[in-house]
Amino acid sequence: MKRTRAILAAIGAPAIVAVGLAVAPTAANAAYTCGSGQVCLYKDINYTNTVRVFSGSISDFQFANYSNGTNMNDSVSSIINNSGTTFQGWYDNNDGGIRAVVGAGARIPDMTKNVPVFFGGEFLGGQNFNDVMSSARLG
Ligand SMILES: [Ca+2]
Repeated sequence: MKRTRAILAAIGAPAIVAVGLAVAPTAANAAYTCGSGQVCLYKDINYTNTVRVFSGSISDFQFANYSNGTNMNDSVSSIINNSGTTFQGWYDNNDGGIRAVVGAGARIPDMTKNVPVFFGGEFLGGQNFNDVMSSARLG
């Protein structure tokens, strides 16, 4: 009997751990609600997964992280701009290459399509700008 109880206890403990793990990712993946005045860059479309609340400028996303610590380079997939300033994000580091623009108060739920893109002063239309952004600034 003693031996049987010990085996059941050993089986029971991992089961409880598994339940805990099943719940934790749900909470971790809960979408961040972008606050008033904030600019929020999300790793996935529809404002999901981890987020970076953006201010000022970042010259190279290779050296910038989201709130969960993962690197931002070539990964932004949706943006909310609740600020009063235009957001600009570039294909290359140091404000290089083609540029996506998210106006003051605008948002882009899915950067695989219809992202206003410019090269210099030339408007290139609505484009796929998913998972490519490497530098950005407000203004
Ligand atoms: Ca992404």
